[in-house]
This record gives sequence, C-alpha cells and structure tokens, in this order.
Amino acid sequence: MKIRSSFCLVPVAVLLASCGGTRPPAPAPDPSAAATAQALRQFDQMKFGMFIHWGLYAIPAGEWKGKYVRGIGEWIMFREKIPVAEYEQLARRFNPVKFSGDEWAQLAADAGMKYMVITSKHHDGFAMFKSQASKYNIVDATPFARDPMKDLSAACAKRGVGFGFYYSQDQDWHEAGGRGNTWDFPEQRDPRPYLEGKVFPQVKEILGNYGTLALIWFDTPGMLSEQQVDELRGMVKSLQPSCLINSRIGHNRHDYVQTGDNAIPIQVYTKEGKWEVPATLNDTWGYKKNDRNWKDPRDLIGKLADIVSKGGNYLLNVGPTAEGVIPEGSRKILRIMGEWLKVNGESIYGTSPSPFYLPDITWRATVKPGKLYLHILNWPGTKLRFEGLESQVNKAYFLANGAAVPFRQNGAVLEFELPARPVDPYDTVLALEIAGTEPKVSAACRAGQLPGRLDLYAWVARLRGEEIRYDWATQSATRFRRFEQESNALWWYPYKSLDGEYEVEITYACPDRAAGSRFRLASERRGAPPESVLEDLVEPTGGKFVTRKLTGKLVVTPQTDHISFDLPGDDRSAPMQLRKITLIR
Ligand code: H79
Repeated sequence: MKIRSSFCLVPVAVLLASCGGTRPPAPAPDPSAAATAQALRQFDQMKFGMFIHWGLYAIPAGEWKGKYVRGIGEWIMFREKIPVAEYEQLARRFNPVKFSGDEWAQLAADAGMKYMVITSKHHDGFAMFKSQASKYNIVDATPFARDPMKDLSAACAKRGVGFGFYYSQDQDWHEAGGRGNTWDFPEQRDPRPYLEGKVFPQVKEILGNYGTLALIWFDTPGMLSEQQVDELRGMVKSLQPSCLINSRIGHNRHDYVQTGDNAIPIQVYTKEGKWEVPATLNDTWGYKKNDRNWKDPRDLIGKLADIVSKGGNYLLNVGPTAEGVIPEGSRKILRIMGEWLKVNGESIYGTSPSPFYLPDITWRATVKPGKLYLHILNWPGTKLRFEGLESQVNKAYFLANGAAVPFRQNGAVLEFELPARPVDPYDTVLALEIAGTEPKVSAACRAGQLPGRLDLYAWVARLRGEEIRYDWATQSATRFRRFEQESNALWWYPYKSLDGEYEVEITYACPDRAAGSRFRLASERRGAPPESVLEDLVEPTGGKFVTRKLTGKLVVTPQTDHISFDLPGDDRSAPMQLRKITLIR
C-alpha cells in the first residue's frame, strides 16, 4: 500500500533544484504514521461493521411522481434529474421522530459489528449533521431541527463500537462546484469555491464535533486533483491523526483499500494491505420501500467468513426510513448474524487470513496462534478431505457444540468424519488445535498459487441486477434478465492475481425450451472496451448440469477489473443455471 503524506510535500524550488543533479531530501517523517499504523491494527481485528445510508432520499424511497425508479435509492435525484429547487423541498418534510441513536448502536453491537460508518453527506449534498458551512443541513433545514449524529456517535462510544463518517467529497449535486449535477449546472465546473466553502469546512466539522472517529469514508473520487486530495488528507490527519482514510479519497492517498461495492476478491488478497468490502443487504443503500430482495443470512455469514478468510473487513449496509427506523428485514438478518457470531466469533475477530489457496467453495480458513478454523460453507457429506496442512493437529472440534471431530492425519492430508448434516445451518466452524503457532502449509496449497485449473464459482461472483439470484441447492446463479441499460450479470474480481491467457469451460444447466440465447464472457477494464470476449450459444442440457469447453481464449491482465458473464442479446435463457467458469492455463 502506498501512502504519501501531505506533510512531506517537497517544495517546488527543491524539486527544481533536484532536477539539476542533487538528490531530493529524504521526506520528513509523517507525524501521523504511528497513530495510523496503530488504528489499522485495530481496524484489522474488527472484521465486521455497519454501514448506514440515511438522507433525504429515504422520503421518495425509490419512487418519484408515482413512478418506480430502478437502481440504488440514494441516486434518485441523479436518475430523475430532479432540480435542486425541487429536491430541496424534501428537507421540509424530513422529520425522523422514531430515530434513536441508542437503538441503532445497540443493533450494531448485537449484530457483532465492531464499527459503524454513516453518511454525513451523500451525493445529494444534504448534511445530516449541524453545519455552519451550509444551511442545507438537518438542523437548519428540517422540522426535526436536531443533530442525530451527536446521539449516534455518543451511543457508539458508550458501547465500544467504532464510529466513522461517510462524506461525498467530489460529487455534490446541490452545488455548482460539486461534480454530477449537469441539469442545474451545465456550465464548466470550478471545484475551488466548493472545496473551500463546503468540503473543507464540513470535514473540519465532522472531525471536530463527534469525538474520536475510527475512520472517514470518502466515495467516488474522480475529478479532484492530487493536490486537492493531499489537502483533504492533510486536514484529516492534522485534526485526528488516528482517523483512517479509505481509498476512495483518490490518488492513492489512503490508509486502507476498498473493493468495489459488493465486490469480493476471488482469492486471498493481502498484497495491498488492509481492505474492506462495502455491501448491501438488498439491492439499494438508501431506503427503497419496494426493495425486499433481502440476502439470505446463510449467504451473508458465508460471505463474512469468505472475506475475513481472504484478508478483508465486511461493511454491511442498512438504509433507515425517513422516520428513522431500520427496516425489519435488515434487523432480522442482523440478529441472526449476531447470534452466529456470539458462538463463532473467535473464528472471525482478530484472525489472520487463510494461508491456503481456496480451491472451491466447501470451506474457508481463518487463523489464530495455534489454531486453524475451517468454516464449512457447503457440507461435503460425512467426510471432509483437507489437503496442505503439515502441522500436527492435536484436537478438532466444532465451535457450535464443542463436540470432538474424529480425524486421521497422513502427511499433509487430513480426513475428518462429519455428521451427515451441518451442525450449524449457516457456517459450521471446525476448530483445529495445531502444533506450533503458525500453520505449516505445503507449497502446492499455499495462498497465492495459480493452479492449472481455476474455478470461478457463481457464489464468489458479485450478482449484478435486481433479478439475478443465487440458489444454494444447485450451487448456481439464475434469472439472467436483460434490461435496456444493463443486463443482470455475474462479475468476478481477480485483483491482479490472474495475469495470463486461459482456455475456458462453463458448467451450467438449461431447460431445453429456454435454451438459445447468446451468452458473453469477458474480461473487462473500467471505462474502456473489454480486453477479451468469448461468445457462444446457451445450448440445451435437458436441465442437467454439464461442462462445455468454449472456443477461443480469455485474456486477463493486471488491468482487468472484472470478468463478467451475461446474456447481452435477449433473456430467453434467463432461467439457465450457471455454476462456474473454469479457467485453464
Ligand atoms: O454510497 C453508495 C453508492 O451510492 C455509491 N457507493 C456506495 C457505497 C456509488 N456511487 N456511485 N456508484 C455507487 C456507482 C453508481 C452507478 C450507478 Fe447509475 C448509479 C448505476 C446506477 C445508478 C450512473 C447513473 C450510472 C447509471 C445511472
């Protein structure tokens, strides 16, 4: 991870002088470096946090002038090109009388979440805290006339839950100098007055008025210059040196990295320092009244184990209503996660990532000194064969009930005898006590390996779109609906781990009557044409799962952002079930 400090900017004169042959002086030490490192170690232990998207967009809640608006709810102003003068009126109706900072913080604590990040200002530009810098804030512009962030930050502090603010630094659809609103402000944008008049003062406010912040969460960088980002970073670190800064500040001026929204790396990913997956419980961040597409708790607990096993933190979002209520659908899920963590938390908090390559979706591994935890996500039947551990295993037992698990160890091969059914319906954790502090792993099974055949399972992919679903029973994704702008799709994130050219196999099932659509598998960059594309027809399989080889090769480079699968032409084959894509070197 590259962290450049704003405190060590080399003066231009020195830079010029250094071009003349002398070496530039060694950069001054960053006075916040020690505090940052310490905060990062704590952040790494936390693993699980609550994201809260709360703002004026909770009033329309996904509907504008009687019409359903597709997509994420907090983007409604942008999607519908709502004029500022009209959107502003929402503030006069924002009165979250049911808000309780204590209830929200307690929900997070009960869910086993160790930190919380809430929108202080999203892209719509409305401040959810008392601001001197802009009257467009919850105290001055709403009938509520109170600062909920005061209660919430105090309630988190009381419970030992870390507290942080989301702040949209570049996009601000309320301001001419903010990015994004071209319908009110078609002229060329000058960000300076906006930065000086709103962003810098407000960032000072949120860092000054709510106690210690665990982190500040910037979003959608884009247009700010390196120098502007340096100023922003410098301001944060001068006010609170231990306040962590996420990578969406831009220009690599971060303390830790975000993956894309809802995007999980396909394998263990530790090369670029600490990272975090921001994710939704349904298909929106801000509250949408019709979005009841709640994710299955089994999927979420599995994803928590998956992410932690790969080295990340999981930041799971709730979108409270305009009344200040966290929807019951999210509460229910969080209660289940909390109960699971009460029993199994030692296999999550404070663990290190898997030292093993993750060959399929049967298990994920986390590590503590002298201990290895196997999270069994897909029950393999009465035997689990586990390869690659050279350390002697002294004891094996389930965290769920403490029951000892019989096993045989032969070299680096372990065979466990399991009950016929999972002991825990969400993730049965098998704890191993091993000789020595660190597990010894055979070379061929180490994380970071690139095997001859690599399976990209549907479960590991990000599901794109409101219709697509994952089916645990068949371990496959289905409902590949197509819409005018975007089709439902699967996206896998290699995170620079997959450089190469691959032959490809696809494992899927399709009822005969639904077959015939063209599917497309591509390696994609951001904001550029795909690097390579393979297309073929969804041939009928009589509903059975089959594996087919595709013609052509898929090219993956360090610039590949994701590998995608969709049906770009029509969605006749939408009910096909895609289990995995196999890349063969
Ligand atoms: O705060 C949440 C999102 O609002 C924010 N990041 C998370 C944490 C986010 N900002 N940008 N994006 C997500 C990408 C959004 C792109 C889209 Fe769209 C918005 C796709 C659909 C709506 C832009 C506008 C492309 C189509 C319409």
